[in-house]
Amino acid sequence: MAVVEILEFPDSRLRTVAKPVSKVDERVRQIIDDMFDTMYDAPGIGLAASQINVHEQIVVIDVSDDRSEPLVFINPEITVLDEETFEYDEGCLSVPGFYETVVRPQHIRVKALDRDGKEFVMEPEGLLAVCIQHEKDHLLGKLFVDYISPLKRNRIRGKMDKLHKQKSS
Ligand code: GNR
Ligand code: NI
Repeated sequence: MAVVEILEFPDSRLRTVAKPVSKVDERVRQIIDDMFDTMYDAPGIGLAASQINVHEQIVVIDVSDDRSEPLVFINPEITVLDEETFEYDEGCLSVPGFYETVVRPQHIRVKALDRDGKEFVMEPEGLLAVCIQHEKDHLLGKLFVDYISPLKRNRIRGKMDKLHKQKSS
């Protein structure tokens, strides 16, 4: 069990673009195990490797009520299936305590590798579809606060800066 530190906005390392995983081996599975430990401990419904300062395309998610349905997405590719959108009040473990409405495509197809390196395709719905897009954004160096107004984002940045100063003093 290894719960690791989650980077917090506005840490510039969260802006790093993650590289694809070339081989799903024991090293990658160790990262995945640490990610699940960290996500369940937080607790959160998803975590991207970027958030623990590992800049490889690895995502873990569990949107089930009883935390019993772990999902792994390595090198996830998303295609948008139609124009329909979905609004959700999003939060992020890297921006703790803040929630804002984000509009995203509702119908997507996801192609990825599982923890055995086997390719799978799924068409997620609802919260799972939201979460996968939120995590894919992390891998691209993007955060949900990038979708809100600069005024709101700067306010959140100010509050996070203050919080981090209090922690370090
Ligand atoms: O735990 C999380 N909850 C959440 C709620 C609404 C939309 C997205 C999320 S993901 C977030 C965990 C996280 O920060 N993943 O990157
Ligand atoms: Ni997040």
